[in-house]
Amino acid sequence: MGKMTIDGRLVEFTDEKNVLSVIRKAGIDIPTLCYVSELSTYGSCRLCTVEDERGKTFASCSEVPRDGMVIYTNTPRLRKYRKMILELLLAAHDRDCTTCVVSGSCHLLELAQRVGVNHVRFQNTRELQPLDDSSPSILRNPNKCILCGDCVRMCTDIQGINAIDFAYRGTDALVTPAFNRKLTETGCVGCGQCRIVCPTGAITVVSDIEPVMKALADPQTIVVAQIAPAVRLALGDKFGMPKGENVMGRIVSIMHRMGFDEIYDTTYGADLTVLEESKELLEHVSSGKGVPLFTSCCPAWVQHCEKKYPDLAKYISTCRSPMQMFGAVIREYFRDPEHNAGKKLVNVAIMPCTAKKGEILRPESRTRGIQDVDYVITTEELSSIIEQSGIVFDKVEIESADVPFGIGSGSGMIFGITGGVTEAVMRRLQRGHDRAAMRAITESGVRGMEGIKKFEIPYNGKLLKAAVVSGLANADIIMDGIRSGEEHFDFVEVMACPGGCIMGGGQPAKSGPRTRAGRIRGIYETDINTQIKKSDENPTVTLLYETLLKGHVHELLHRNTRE
Ligand code: HC1
Ligand code: SF4
Repeated sequence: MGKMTIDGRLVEFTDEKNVLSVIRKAGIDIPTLCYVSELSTYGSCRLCTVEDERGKTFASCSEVPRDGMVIYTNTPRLRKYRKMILELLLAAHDRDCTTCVVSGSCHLLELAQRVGVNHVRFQNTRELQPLDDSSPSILRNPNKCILCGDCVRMCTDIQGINAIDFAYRGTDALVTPAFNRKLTETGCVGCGQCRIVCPTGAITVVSDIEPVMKALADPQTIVVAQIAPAVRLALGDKFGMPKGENVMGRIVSIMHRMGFDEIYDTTYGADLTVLEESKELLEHVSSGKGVPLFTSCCPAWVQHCEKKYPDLAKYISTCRSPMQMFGAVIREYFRDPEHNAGKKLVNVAIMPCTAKKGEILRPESRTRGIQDVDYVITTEELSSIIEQSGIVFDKVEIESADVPFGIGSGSGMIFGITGGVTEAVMRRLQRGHDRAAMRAITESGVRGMEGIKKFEIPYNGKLLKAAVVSGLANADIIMDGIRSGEEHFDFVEVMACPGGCIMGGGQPAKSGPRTRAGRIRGIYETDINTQIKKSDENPTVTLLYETLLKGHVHELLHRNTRE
């Protein structure tokens, strides 16, 4: 513990890792562009520069707090300096701000306005770069890049992918895949975490809004949507609701008004996954393969495993993800003329995830040769559709999702958080649902935000070994251990985004620790308020096995193409 003087006031510090954190703790919102607390410190933007009592300036993000320091954060010199930095960044930036997709949320623009940049004195001499639109998930526009390096550190430190890096020097410097390749020619898995930290419009979500709007306007088309668990806890961020508030009722109501014919809940699809995956886990364990069964819900993880661990990819569960299981079930249901009234079906999934846009295009995401889900719309895109519609978010009456696929269990809901899939499987394997047993599951080690959790699942007098991982760099640690034989598990859950889908790459950006805490609370509170806790106790799901799924379980719920 120590004390420093910031702008004339004494401030105590304890374990803050840098002077910037102490300044923020003192209630001063000093501007930064390249500082993201979860990533390594890069110190490139210099916006957080402060001055000491001798007039020495330094970047506060890169300075360790020392007892007795005297700091000034808002001197005329610093204000001039920050303005100049922002002016130079704007000068080297494609400034078609009026039509930029992140116009209303651009951090660069917000800071420029905050420090009072009202004109840019310098010319942009950078050569225009082509867009990289090779990925179905994210779009890179190098002309809007300000070289803060946040995306590079996210892709390297947290995801361990290294798909993008700095190239060239001086005014030619660029963030790009090696040898100027396209994203799809790298190890990129479309997780969208780079987009979450990008402060400008240099990395954005590929938009599928237009074809969905077109389908909504066509009277000969039935437009059906499923809504993923994590979407409902994040969309409210865009409309000023408290962090993590569950806004499912408003989403359903607004989407009905926009013309979606039926709106279902992906938690129903997650319940199907729990039933199938639990069964597969028991078969997998009794077959004594000696390698774990890996979860298959997260498409970024599946891609990563296929690219980096092809020898282990055959142990990924054959279960389709909840989105895909449900997409196939919805398509099958609407094949019946009684349900389709002679109209064409457009099957939409509202997801917190950018990688899901790639998942629907994979060969195994088709049934009888037809793509199951037509479009994935991210939470971020849904917020723009709502804004375009003019419907006032907090003025609508809430509505519930439609039958017969609108009821999911609490187990389906917790899929949206790291550990949720495993916890749902543990509930399934548990006979009955007495309170003590359910509490023992929550306290088993399956919950929490650690990137790697290892624990045991009691089953039938045996202990199954499980690992829950989020963040692909953490997945690499576990995979290397499994490959070398140092680690043994029966079940491994991997979610690519740190914290799971609640922090997905398609969620509203600017999501720091406070946002994450709100979404964690929101997901577990929704589970608490859901009467059906276990997937096997969802009567609408068990009924499906006796009707539409009869004789079609493998065809609709499992991958049919991968070995
Ligand atoms: Fe997810 Fe899943 S939890 S992958 O995070 O298994 O995207 O929310 O919909 O499919 O249910 C995402 C969320 C989502 C699937 C489920
Ligand atoms: Fe890296 Fe994910 Fe961005 Fe691809 S989408 S560049 S893997 S952070």
